[in-house]
This record gives sequence, structure tokens and C-alpha cells, in this order.
Amino acid sequence: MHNMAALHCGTPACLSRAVPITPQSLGLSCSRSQHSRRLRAAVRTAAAPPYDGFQYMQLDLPPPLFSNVRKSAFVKSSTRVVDCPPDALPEFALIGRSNVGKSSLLNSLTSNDRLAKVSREPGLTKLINHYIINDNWHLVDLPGYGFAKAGKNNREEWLRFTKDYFISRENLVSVLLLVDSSVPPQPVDKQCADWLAECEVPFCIVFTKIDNRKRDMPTNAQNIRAFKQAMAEEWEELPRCFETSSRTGAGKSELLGYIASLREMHLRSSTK
Ligand SMILES: Nc1nc2c(ncn2[C@@H]2O[C@H](COP(=O)(O)OP(=O)(O)O)[C@@H](O)[C@H]2O)c(=O)[nH]1
Ligand SMILES: [Mg+2]
Repeated sequence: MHNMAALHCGTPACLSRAVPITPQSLGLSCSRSQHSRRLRAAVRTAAAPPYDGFQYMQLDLPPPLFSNVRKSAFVKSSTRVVDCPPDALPEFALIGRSNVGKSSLLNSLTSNDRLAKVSREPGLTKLINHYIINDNWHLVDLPGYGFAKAGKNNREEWLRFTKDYFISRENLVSVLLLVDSSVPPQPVDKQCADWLAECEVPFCIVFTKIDNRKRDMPTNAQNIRAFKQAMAEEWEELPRCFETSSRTGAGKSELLGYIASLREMHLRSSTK
């Protein structure tokens, strides 16, 4: 059973099942600085999602004071963490399978359709794309994982590439793990959630495309429930979850509010 509290306190995760690729199996153990650990502990102690029968991490967040996006701009694309912009601003990173809707969510959150390129084909470029919001925080688009034709090597490469970012980016407040609600649970998404927890990276789950009902398939609500159920079988508490659509704007203000609260908490923890 995964225990988020134990994981975030640095207790080694005891995985009872075989995970094909983990940071450990690749020799990529993660260790973070004191400040990052304090911040992560603070984020962990702060979420109150709607009641749906699942047990969530209890977070006691400050109110979202500045959640509106007034201004957004592309900053730069980096191929290595050392090339990223200075880490002075609080940062939120979007990750998920290719085509899950990362770029679309970025555009939706910023009400700026031209900010990130939305594509029908899974992108193969491995870039860390930084966007600055309201001149005072960053949204980051990371490469997607789990290409349809990708093998083990591709996943290993993705882990190595993103691991550097996760463990060395001091200002990373939270990862937004995007999961497509229009398809049944994909093992690779669950593995990614496990991996983030093992690396002690705080994250929330953002279900995407809730408008996109596929015919003759389980409903999006059923897919979401099945994903949470799969997590609940191994996790004592689930991370905070959001249900969004970049087409309709559903879930947008809730997610922006959550990000604003986390930024406020980040500010408080870094000025202590
Ligand atoms: N129906 C629907 N389609 C979406 C939504 N978000 C993204 N898409 C579509 O999914 C495809 C991939 O989107 P994109 O944002 O490029 O995904 P990325 O590869 O994760 O950046 C595009 O065809 C989008 O139009 C959504 O909320 N609803
Ligand atoms: Mg994209």
C-alpha cells in the first residue's frame, strides 16, 4: 500500500508489485534539498476535494487571491535543465501522455489559443517549454510519455530526461499530471503517478477531455472512477484530482484557484 505521507517524508517506498521501469530500477534515486523538502511537506499538508467515496490527502490551503491570468508569454525551450530560465519564480509543470491535451490545457488556462502549439500527431521533440504568467509564475510543458509505438528505451529516456528536471528544479511547486478521461485507465499513467510519489514530487491529477465522450466506450466518469479505483488499491490517500475540458473550459477556474493557493503557500514557505 502506498502511503503518500510516508513517501513525502522520505520513507522508502515499499512496492509490493513489480513495476517494469522505476527510477530505482534505472539507478535514478532522487534526493532533494531541505528547502524543497519543507515546501513539499507544506504542499502535502494542504486539499479538500469533493466527496466521492475516495480518501484524499487533506490539504489546508490559503485562499486563492490572484487566480486570474491577465498576461501570458512563451519564455524559452530548453533541452537541458541547466538551460532553463532562472528558478526564481514558482513553477508548475504539465506532464502526461502525448496527445493527452497538455498544450490545449496551457492555452485554456491562459485564455491564449496561440500560446502553445496543439497538434494531432504525438510530438517527438524533447523540450522543456517555459511560459511566464502574469510576470510572476511559470507554467512548464514537458515532453509527453508513452508514444503508441514507443518501447522500453523511450520510457527510460523520458525518465532520465524528466528526472533531472524534477529533482533539481527548486522552484517546482507542483506537477500537474494529465490523464485522458476519454479512455480507460492506462497503466503508464498509473506508473507515472507512482514514480512521482517515489521521487517525492507533489502532484495533482488533472483529468482532461471530459467533453470528449467516445461512442460504445465506458463514460468519462466511469474511466475517471476506474483510474481512482486502481490508485486507491495501492495508495492510502489519493492526490487532489480535477476534471477539465479545454474545449468547454470546465474545471479551469477550480484548477487556477488551486494553483493560486499553492503559489501563496510557496511564498509563505520561502519567506519563512
Ligand atoms: N474534445 C477535446 N479534445 C481535446 C481536448 N484537449 C485536447 N484535445 C485534442 O487532443 C489533441 C492533442 O492535444 P494537445 O494539446 O496537442 O496534446 P499534447 O500532445 O498533450 O500537448 C488535439 O487534437 C486537441 O484538439 C479537450 O479538452 N477536449
Ligand atoms: Mg503539446
